[in-house]
Amino acid sequence: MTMQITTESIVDAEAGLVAAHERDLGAAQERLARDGVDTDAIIDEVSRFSVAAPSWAVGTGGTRFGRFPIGGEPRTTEEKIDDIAALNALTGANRTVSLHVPWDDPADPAALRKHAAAAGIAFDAMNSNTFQDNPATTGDGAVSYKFGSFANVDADVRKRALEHNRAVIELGVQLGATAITVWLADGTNHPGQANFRRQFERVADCLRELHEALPDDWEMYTEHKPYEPAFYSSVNSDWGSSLLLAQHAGPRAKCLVDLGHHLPNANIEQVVSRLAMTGRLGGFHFNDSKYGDDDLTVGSIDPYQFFLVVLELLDAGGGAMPPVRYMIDASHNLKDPLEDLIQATDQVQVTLAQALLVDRDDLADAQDANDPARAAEVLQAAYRSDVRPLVAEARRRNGAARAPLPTYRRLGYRAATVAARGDGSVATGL
Ligand code: LRH
Ligand code: MN
Repeated sequence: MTMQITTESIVDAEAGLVAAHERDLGAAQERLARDGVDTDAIIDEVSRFSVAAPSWAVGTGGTRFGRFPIGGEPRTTEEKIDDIAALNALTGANRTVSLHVPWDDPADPAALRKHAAAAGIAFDAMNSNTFQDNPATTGDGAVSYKFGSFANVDADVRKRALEHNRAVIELGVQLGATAITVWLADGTNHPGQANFRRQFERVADCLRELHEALPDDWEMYTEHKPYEPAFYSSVNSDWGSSLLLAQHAGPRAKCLVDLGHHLPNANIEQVVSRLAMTGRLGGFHFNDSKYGDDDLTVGSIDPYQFFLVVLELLDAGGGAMPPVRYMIDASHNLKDPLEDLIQATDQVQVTLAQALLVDRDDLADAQDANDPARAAEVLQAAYRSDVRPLVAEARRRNGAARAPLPTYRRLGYRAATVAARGDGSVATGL
């Protein structure tokens, strides 16, 4: 059994932080109250918020150039859930896990569901995988996804890919999940390799067929990506393609925005605004990137862009985060995966608190007055405000840690997993 992190162990570990926290919190509440800010409303919205943890990112990820395991990595989906429960204990904001099949292929779904419930973790959107040939998804090698899955010219391959996605839904139903994310690697590497229109129509028809297989309370998400592993064209390459696919599939098909799936300098916050406007914004994969789909820690490269994305979400939600799916999708090559997920979640919480500070009426006035300088002042006043005491308080009120990363280290969770699982254990995933 993996070591458990509890509110009691956190309170003990953070005994020395209480006085400073209360001083900083008091100062922040006083400073913000002078500007008419309701800090309790912000603390409540932050403590209400949760972002799913990806099961495929609790191990060290790799690149084609190498992978450097950290030791103590989860060997089973149960152990992945133990690690996500430890993460949630520290952040109070990772209450669900997003599984990826067949990287997660539980022999006994009912037992897994029971294990997760005991750890206080529920199942978020499931992820299918037709971007790798795996006996579980190719009918023991009867087909290959080398030339695509839903886009494949071979009807047998498309049929297999549909069967795999239906199997992922069936597993999700047993686990209590109510959504599936479909990211397709389908595309081409060479000009002329495929007919763009016929490829797109094959994918669109398969997604419509999958939509018909959705249980009544389920949604499906199409996730766009401009390139990788296809390096000339991807079938679902951008938000427009994703929207067309979702609209063709059916009413419960929506678009998932992975922040790393945009070409350099794309205005992602405007993409969010567009999709929200159509009612087809289904969810997010939060991460950050400098060049391509780097899957780096949320807000670690361009925190202001992330702030503007969250601001668009509050605009779509009338001042609160709209009820779409929020997930982290990252890959950890150098850091302890749990430390990276702690920092990612903290960044989401801090950015949400900053965005909630924006005086949206003031901003609208400046916009209607064509006063860009004033608009910038409104945004910067919020972005430059130190909200960390409010976020720490939101976590404390959830029974979690004020300072999750130092507390994670103080509690020695990684050392305990290495002792329990060995320093050579490697998790399934990216
Ligand atoms: C593709 C992607 C997708 C997942 C995979 C792990 O780049 O973002 O969401 O299936 O990463
Ligand atoms: Mn993703």
